[in-house]
Amino acid sequence: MNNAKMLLVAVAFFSLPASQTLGSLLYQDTVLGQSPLAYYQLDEQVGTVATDLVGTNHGSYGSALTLGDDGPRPPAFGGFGANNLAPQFDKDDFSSVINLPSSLGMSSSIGSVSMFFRITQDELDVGPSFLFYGNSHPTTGDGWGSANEHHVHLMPDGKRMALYIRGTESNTTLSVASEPSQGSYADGKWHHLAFTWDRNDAGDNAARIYVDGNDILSVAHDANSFGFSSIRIGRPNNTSYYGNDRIFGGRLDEVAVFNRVLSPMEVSGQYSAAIPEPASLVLSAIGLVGMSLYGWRRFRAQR
Ligand SMILES: [Ca+2]
Ligand SMILES: [Ca+2]
Repeated sequence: MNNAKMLLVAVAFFSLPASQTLGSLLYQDTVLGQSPLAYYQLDEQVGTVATDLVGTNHGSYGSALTLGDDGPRPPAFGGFGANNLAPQFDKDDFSSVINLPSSLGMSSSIGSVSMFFRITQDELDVGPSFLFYGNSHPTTGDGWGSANEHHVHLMPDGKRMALYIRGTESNTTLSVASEPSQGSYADGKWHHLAFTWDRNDAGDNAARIYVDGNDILSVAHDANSFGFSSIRIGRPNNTSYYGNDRIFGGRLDEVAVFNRVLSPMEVSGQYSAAIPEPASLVLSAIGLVGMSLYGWRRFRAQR
């Protein structure tokens, strides 16, 4: 191949919008490659159906959500499309919730959840901001014990994230919290969140919370096992005791649920896919150009 042809191939490739062709599906492809039970991209702008990208376990939007707000997008999050959307929650409205179907078959025994969240200091509720909630009962349970409850919430200070698994049968409680060294998570920026649990893991790392790809806390899982009759994003089952003081008020996006434990590498892989380094995109592009040059040479050699 002469220099002119090489230049032509290179120019042709780099004329493609690399961040679009390589970047926009990176996060989606990475999550789907990890075999989730369901994956909710929450891109709907109207209606009540939160589409499950994997199967037919669609969720439903509460009437107080504002659909179609900005989700994590390039350039900060190059692994998403330029028009990625996400719902806005209202911390003072009980209908600010996404309900997921019990047909997912999730339980406190083993599983993982990953998502993105964005919240400001003003959007923090009086009580903990509930991001994920599972309960063996479909309607009772306010997020403070005396029930089979499993939830992850951000404390009112915006700094501590907690995973709470409480079972009534053995009355064991697992409660973890961590104060991030970098300060508040309620900084108006998108953060990646993942948490995993495995009751059959006898070790001290059986329940974990990850923020922005890093394992911020791990503890033993000593709560009992119960299935989730209700699964909610944004609040506990009811607010009879606490009023509307435990409702998430920011934005959430890209919720994926699993019936297995995501490894630390899989979690950091999700985060890396959301924020691909420009260098890695260029390297991918150079790799593709190299492959096409190799193919061209083989083609020429066979003639
Ligand atoms: Ca989205
Ligand atoms: Ca409230």
